[in-house]
Amino acid sequence: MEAVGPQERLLDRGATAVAHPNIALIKYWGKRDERLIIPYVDSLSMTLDVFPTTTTVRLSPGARADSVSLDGMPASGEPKRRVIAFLELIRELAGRAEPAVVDTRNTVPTGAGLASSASGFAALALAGAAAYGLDLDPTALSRLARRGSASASRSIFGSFAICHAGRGEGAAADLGSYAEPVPVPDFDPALVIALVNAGPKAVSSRAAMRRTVETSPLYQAWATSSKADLTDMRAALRGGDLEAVGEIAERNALGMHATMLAARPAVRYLSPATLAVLDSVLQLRADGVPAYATMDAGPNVKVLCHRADAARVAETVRGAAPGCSAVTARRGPGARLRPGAGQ
Ligand code: 2P0
Repeated sequence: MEAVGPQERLLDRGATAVAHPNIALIKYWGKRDERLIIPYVDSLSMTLDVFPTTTTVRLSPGARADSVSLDGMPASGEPKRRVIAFLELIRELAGRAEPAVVDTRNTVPTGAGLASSASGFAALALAGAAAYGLDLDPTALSRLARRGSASASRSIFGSFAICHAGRGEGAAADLGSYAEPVPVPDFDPALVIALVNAGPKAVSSRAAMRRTVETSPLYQAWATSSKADLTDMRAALRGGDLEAVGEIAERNALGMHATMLAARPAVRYLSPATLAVLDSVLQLRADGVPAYATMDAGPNVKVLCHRADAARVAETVRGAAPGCSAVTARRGPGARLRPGAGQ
């Protein structure tokens, strides 16, 4: 057998990772450091078992530049820029210089408006770190994923995770801002995702949160109340109390949207279809079904409920707005390397 030189070994070096999106029950909205992506507030989420992202990073020592494809098409513009900036960060940490070929596949339905940056940067952090030979523990991996997208720090972990906003400035803030699991083994609800028909979002979440922090008179009040929401949420999760978890999540999300509505100019992600779904959730509660809504930077609604009620909740939200479809998720796994693939 012919000896394999270091160059050939590098040519073969690659890794594939799979990560799932997460939905925040206590929201992250607003950065206190835009370069390091340090949130103003702690956030807490549930990682889902649907819509995984699969990303392969393969080193390409002979190439002149990185090459990035998203769902089989060459990436361009802002998505490509963000992936390359993230690779630069990994290379800096690893003390390496070779360009990479990145292939990312999302399974979120097209136009669903569900954030794929959480699963995307969690998968890229894990595959990229492995490909460049960075040996990171889950905390360091979560910290790294945060530099891609703060919500990605939470998708490193399965089930429930909290992302700490950290304290201080610069390196201290960077060190203190990462996610970790919130163990609640007996709490296993359903999250019904109501996909309302909508075009691409008018304002990116990044631009929207910047505008909110800079111009909304309600932002500081929400950030303060979010601290209390988090304390209450942790207690509700510990008690496995779906009604309390749902109430806190719903008020936290509505508060976040209120801060955006008060921004100048206003950022409004909630559409008439969103409000119709919210009305149907209220009606479910009036009919004795515990169901609670949360919304992110888009018009879709995620409804938290008992697993036994999920079919009824899905049927109700489907009927609430024309063209509304529903996907039922449960808590899902953390990011993981796919053994063998891409190696
Ligand atoms: C969250 N969202 O906690 C919040 C709630 C949307 C609303 O995290 O700028 O893509 O990349 O850190 O993580 C969406 O924003 O923003 C988000 P960046 P990200 O899930």
